[in-house]
Amino acid sequence: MLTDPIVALATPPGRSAVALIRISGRGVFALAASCLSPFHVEPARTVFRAQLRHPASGEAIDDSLACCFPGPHSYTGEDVVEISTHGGLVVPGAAVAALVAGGARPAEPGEFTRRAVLNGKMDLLQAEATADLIDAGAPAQRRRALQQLERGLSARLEALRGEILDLEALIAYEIDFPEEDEGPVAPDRVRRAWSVARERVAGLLATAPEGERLREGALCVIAGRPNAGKSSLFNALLGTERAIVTEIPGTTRDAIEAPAVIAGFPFRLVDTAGLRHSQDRVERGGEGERGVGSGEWTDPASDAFLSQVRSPVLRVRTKVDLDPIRRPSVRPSDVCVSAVTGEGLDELKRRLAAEAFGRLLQLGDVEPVVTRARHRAALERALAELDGFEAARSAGVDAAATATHLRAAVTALDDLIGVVTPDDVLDRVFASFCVGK
Ligand SMILES: Nc1nc2c(ncn2[C@@H]2O[C@H](COP(=O)(O)OP(=O)(O)OP(=O)(O)O)[C@@H](O)[C@H]2O)c(=O)[nH]1
Ligand SMILES: [Mg+2]
Repeated sequence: MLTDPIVALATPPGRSAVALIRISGRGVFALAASCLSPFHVEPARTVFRAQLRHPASGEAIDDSLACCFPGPHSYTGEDVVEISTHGGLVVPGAAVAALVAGGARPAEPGEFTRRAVLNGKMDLLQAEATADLIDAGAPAQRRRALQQLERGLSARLEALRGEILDLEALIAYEIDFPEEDEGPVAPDRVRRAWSVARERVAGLLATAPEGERLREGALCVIAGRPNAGKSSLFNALLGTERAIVTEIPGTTRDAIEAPAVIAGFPFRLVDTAGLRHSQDRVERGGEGERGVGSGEWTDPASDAFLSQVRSPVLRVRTKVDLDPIRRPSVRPSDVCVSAVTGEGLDELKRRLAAEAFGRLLQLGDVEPVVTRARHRAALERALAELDGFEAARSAGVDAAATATHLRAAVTALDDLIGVVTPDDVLDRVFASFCVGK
């Protein structure tokens, strides 16, 4: 495991009041001492003012603040120094260069957090949550990431792991005392313990579709006949004039996608060209696509469109300001909006959030949720092994053989939490991290 000193700018480069630079690894206190004066480790975790100089030329770089975190009581578990300098493009760059001249290596993306995982400061789920928290673009994403960072998901999985271990212990009796008729443990007890564990795995797994959608944003396509007001609705939902709106039908030629926060949830909104002919094909997006049909639906093009859509559809009646007496074609479940007066937009936003994230809304922020394909795959494996256990037991397979399924289920959960994590898994998790985290 690498413990060589690494350095990175933890704040984004650009015009700002301050920048934060971090160094971590073996010998970083001596390294920092060659660049900072005065420099002292004690008192630990206490900020002091120091001149930052280039270690070779002695050139003054900045009047800075520094703080030492002796390992293991640091983010990475190693000795860490954090240095705050003035912001901007030049000062932080010169400060990093000075620390590199002092012997630190520029850090890889996510390398600090990777060391934190390897040193047992956090598990893999918390590391993923760290990235999610930084990348959060909607309040719901932030809340979910924070909950995972605070071990909400880890604790649930550990409890689940414990339950399977208990079940394994029950089976161990049967392995040790095979001669006993019914076994020393009532079959009922085994079955109950199994079904509790299975239910929990299945329950977590059921959160995966919306959990993954929460990370990626729900795809929502606005479709309808030309001039129906799709681009106006798109802009109104985004809160900016992103798409061109004119009174001429056929204004929008190509679909445009933009991220939007709707009722606190992340969406990927798509504005499309108007539906003209009944042979217009539905371009089906990925799983989890939401469709918003707007305008009139009595025309054949829209009917043909709707008949092909397999994703949930929310029917929207646009321009209701022009139509104060609602036409009979409006169904009670339709949402009536006006991009001009803003009428109905809040209702539409609520409906979209409920459609795409209803389950999460019901669960609230306390119940853990799985948010990545990696999580889903591990839970699917655990579930298959639990089912394999029950099937083997019903088929009268001997206890030792049935127990291998329980072992495999525990291993799947261990992989998920990151108890022992192979390098390639770490590489994948940290690939999307930013430098300095
Ligand atoms: N009164 C009123 N006019 C609207 C409303 N929404 C859109 N319009 C008008 O309707 C016309 C068409 O609006 P767009 O948003 O460009 O419609 P579109 O469906 O994107 O049209 P295409 O891209 O051509 O298919 C424009 O003149 C808008 O100003 C609304 O809620 N009320
Ligand atoms: Mg348009």
